[in-house]
Amino acid sequence: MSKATIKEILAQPEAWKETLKDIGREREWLIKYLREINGHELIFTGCGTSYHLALSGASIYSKITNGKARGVPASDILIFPDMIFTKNGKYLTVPISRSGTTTETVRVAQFIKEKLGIETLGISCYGDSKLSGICNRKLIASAAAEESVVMTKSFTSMLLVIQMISAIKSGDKDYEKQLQSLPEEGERIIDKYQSIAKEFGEDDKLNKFIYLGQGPFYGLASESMLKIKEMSCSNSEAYHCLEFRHGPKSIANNKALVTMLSSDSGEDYEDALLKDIKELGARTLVLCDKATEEKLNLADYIIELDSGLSEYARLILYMPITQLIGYYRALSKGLDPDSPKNLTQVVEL
Ligand code: F1P
Repeated sequence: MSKATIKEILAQPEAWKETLKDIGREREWLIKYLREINGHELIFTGCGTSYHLALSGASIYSKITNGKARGVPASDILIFPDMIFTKNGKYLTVPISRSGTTTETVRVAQFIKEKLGIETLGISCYGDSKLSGICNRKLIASAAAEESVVMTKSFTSMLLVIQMISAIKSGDKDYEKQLQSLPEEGERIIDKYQSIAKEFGEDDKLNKFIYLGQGPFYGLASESMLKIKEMSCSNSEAYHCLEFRHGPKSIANNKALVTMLSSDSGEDYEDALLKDIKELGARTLVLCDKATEEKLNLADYIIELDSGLSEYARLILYMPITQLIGYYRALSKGLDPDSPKNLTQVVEL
């Protein structure tokens, strides 16, 4: 077994440290470039994990810069471009791809640039990829390049690139300062919670994994769902927190682990939902920054990050935990996370 996946999950704080430095070195042209797109809507796009990244990235960019942004799957731009781009709209498209060779994402970048004449800023882990060669500009998280099939440190590092873009565009120095503390916080959290994540992964009384996240946390919930599915072929689903009541809760039972990636903005709603989920008999794992009295009474398990960071700064700190749950689930089922069933590192059509 190559063990690339576990090494890359545990190496995330180091990759974040390098990524912060790499993007910091692009600051000068980025400031001018981002000023030129004032008033443009940013369309973040990608496939699979990179689509989930686009969802959270768009939410972060909107909040931190007060600019318009959306996260859409590359396949929708390919098939339904008029759904995304209007004739007189002003856009910057941000194609995201670890490999920079995924067919839909590369085709979208070509189409947008050549047919629609829209500016493209590519985010990838490889500066010499097809995507990097097509986009007008590019930001490369080379420290997040991976051997593994499943994306882990590439997801969090490229999301950190978007957080840095947002900090630089807004000039929000406090937000950027918070980002600088992520590598150290990440080391602490991985050291503290790796064994608990292993316990969840190995709990054979569970056969269903549901991830809930609101706003910028929905992309993380979707990615957590995909990780455990890809690595361990488990039954997993992801929803916006409050969407869970509108039907999906029908599958909640004592073999389901419902993991809530808690926000600050939605705290009251999310706490009330925990109460409902508990009454359904499902087990609840709450990932939060501070374990309030309410949460301690309502959740079966709590993982407290205790980072002191804002909800838009601390997002990537949740991911090593849910990635590790998926990793250890795979091992407990006798599967090899480095050779996930039916998957390849890149999808080229
Ligand atoms: C996108 C992707 C991954 C998926 C698998 C195949 O890759 O779909 O999300 O987990 O590795 O490729 P990329 O466009 O980010 O390289």
